[in-house]
Amino acid sequence: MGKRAILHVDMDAFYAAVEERENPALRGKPVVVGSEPKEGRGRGVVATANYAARRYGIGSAMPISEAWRRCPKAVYLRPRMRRYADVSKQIQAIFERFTDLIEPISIDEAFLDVTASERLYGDGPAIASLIKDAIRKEERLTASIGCAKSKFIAKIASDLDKPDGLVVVRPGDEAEFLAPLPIGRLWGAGPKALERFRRLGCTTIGDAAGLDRDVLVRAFGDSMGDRFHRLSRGIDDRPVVPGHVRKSLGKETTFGEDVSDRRVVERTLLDLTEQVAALLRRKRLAGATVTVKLRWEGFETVTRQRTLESPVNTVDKIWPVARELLRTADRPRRRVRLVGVTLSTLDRAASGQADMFVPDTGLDIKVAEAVDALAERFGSGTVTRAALLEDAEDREEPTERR
Ligand code: DCP
Ligand code: MG
Repeated sequence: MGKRAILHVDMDAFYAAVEERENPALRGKPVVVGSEPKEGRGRGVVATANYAARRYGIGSAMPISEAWRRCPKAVYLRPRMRRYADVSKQIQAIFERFTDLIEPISIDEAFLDVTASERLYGDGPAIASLIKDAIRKEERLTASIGCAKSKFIAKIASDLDKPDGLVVVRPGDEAEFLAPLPIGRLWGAGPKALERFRRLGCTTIGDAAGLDRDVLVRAFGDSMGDRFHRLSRGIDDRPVVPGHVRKSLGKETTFGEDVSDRRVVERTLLDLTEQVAALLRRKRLAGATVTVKLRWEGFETVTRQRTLESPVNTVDKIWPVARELLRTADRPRRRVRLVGVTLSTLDRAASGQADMFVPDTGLDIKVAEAVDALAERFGSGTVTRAALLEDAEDREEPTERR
């Protein structure tokens, strides 16, 4: 393992910063991007807040009603997912000038391995500065960057001096850098692990680094124990794996025989929608664009799509849209060969709370996750929500347009 130069780049207050740069009237004001606040009665959550709004204690995933209580005079905006996805692409293009080894983690965050670029552009910190400058000049946005020899350290470093930060951890300084940090910063340390660390008397990463490997293995098992042992000492060899943030997620079915019964088509599409919703949740993603694909006998194919205000990942949000798209696309007399549904304009989803941004969610994400768990054990379609199906089956006029 030679000496590596890894950068972790994370945009500052990303959605809010994009909104601010595009609307000068927002400058200097607290800005909250998220669901509709409805004067404090809204039921969704905050996607992000700019730093002016964070001074009121407002932050990602907080109920929007709480944000309103803290700062009713803030500017409240709905997310514009397509816009942010476009900006994300521009930033990715800046990274590509410096290296091919880019591992995007989310819409506003990526790891870069710039080891091989050092001869051309200077060392890691120099490249980090060049990237920050390019993002500032070309995109009028700021990024925070951590520079270290491993992903773990670079990721922590990028977060320590936000916004507009550049934190460099020199080779050899890793253990010293980590020692004072709270144990919760260790990757993989969830609430249960934290409780165990507390019982072992560890509150900082340095405390954990002081323990024998055996002690950690006894407390956490072979794999987690070993991992905590290594990470706490700053040892992390994981490579930067070039990849793409998933752009879309969809499922389609070709019928064994072309189908004329619209109830069968709708039932199939509902089933596919449930599978896609479950997959999104498993991957902790949500999508704002719903696309329905329909192929008739003879192979002629159409797609219809609609982009919602905010990303969704539950069947009760996706299905009404998918069904309407199907009904608008459909030509009643023709037999159907294939149906499919795809969600795109993806973003990461908040877990363990109501559907992100979306007010008045009927189906709590916890319920959805329980359904996922059942489906995983017994096969999908085990838990089909009766109300949705009834709606599909009770329609008397299969060609109805809405
Ligand atoms: N996001 C979201 N819901 C969350 C967390 C994030 O919708 N629970 C969205 C909005 C953010 C974007 O993802 O702008 C990036 O997430 P970050 O965690 O990087 O947060 P920010 O970039 O907004 O702020 P920071 O400056 O802390 O990175
Ligand atoms: Mg960010």
